[in-house]
Amino acid sequence: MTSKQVWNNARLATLAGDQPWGWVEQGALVTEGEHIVWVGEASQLPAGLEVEAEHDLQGAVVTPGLIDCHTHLVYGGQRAREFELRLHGASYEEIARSGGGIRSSVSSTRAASEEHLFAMALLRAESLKAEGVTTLEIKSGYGLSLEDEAKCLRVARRLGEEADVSVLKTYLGAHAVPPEFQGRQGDYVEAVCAWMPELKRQGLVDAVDAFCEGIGFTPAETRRVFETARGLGLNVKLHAEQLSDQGGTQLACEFAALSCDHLEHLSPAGIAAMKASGTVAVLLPGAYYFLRDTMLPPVAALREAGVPMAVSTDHNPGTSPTLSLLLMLNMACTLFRLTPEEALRGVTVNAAKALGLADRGQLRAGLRADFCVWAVDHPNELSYYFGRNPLLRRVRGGIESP
Ligand code: DI6
Ligand code: FE
Repeated sequence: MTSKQVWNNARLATLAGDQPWGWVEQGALVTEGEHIVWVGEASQLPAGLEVEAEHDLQGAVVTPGLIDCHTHLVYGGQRAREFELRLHGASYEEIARSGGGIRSSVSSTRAASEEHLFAMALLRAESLKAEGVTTLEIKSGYGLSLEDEAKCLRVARRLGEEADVSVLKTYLGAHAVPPEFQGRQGDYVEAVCAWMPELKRQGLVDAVDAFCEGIGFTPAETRRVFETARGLGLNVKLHAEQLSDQGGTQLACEFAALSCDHLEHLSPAGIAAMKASGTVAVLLPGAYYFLRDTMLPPVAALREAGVPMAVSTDHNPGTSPTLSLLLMLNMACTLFRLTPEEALRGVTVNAAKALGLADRGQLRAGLRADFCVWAVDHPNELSYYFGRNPLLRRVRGGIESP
């Protein structure tokens, strides 16, 4: 008995090879178990293939499964009241400095049970999955104590085990200074580092992130966190140059960061550092939009330098409460001037790279059988519509979602 399946009569955006979109007009895929074992022109399908099932996709467009590579999906409460305050003129920084912002989500997250956090995060994950997300990164950073960071990372891990989505867990202890460390930021950074081996030992950390910013952590404090992470063999990534240019990108690239994220204030020196270290630029148009930012990330210069660009929701309660990665494709084009092909690469092949994953993000033999079937004529429509979901079928690890 074979567990092979053929997915035939497909128009493939493989995002592999040199063709625009990695396009195959009359294509087919063969999967076996969790993996793709063959991709190509349907006319070239190996003769005498024995398959368990054959799926006729009726000419629909197939892309790799979408990857949301930067989210803060696990938290208690919401911050609609701060949205109102900002509409009355308060700035995000003012709200943060007066004890609201991230710290308000920290109180609600600490107060919430693990079960409740799981239920809320599951609802959010279902929205992302409904648009074709098959892999999701989730950061901690609303617990800010060993116990509460572990609680949030366990919720993330459980989603990966139970919710039919692959989850990568990122430790973002250096997100904000919790009240019990008020005025002792250096001590808090030491605590964040001290908790890291234990969280890693419990299998709760795939990578380490920090918020390097005027209202966050300094480059020197970020360095301390990254030295600890690298000492434990963990990869790093950074919230860098979102509200100001702190030079965090150059620092992160010294540590061969997988990605630097936001980057509205990125300098030419930062771009050069990213190019040299092969670091992915993760663009987050939802946060730019929701904060009504006016400083655009230097997309033309990143493109010119050949720095890979990813796109993500940055789903979080303060600056990007969106649960639509497809809307981010549209915004990456309208606001940041990515091409629709760059935007799609940003939520597939480059998003995989931003997570250090070499086993997904394209339709290629040997990779995971994570893919989406869409009711569109061309993949550029995925960036063109906003507020429409053309997903027909979602397959993860060779298994179609119900
Ligand atoms: N940058 C962001 O956009 C989020 N965290 C960060 O470091 C915002 C988090 C929040 O406001 O709750
Ligand atoms: Fe973020």
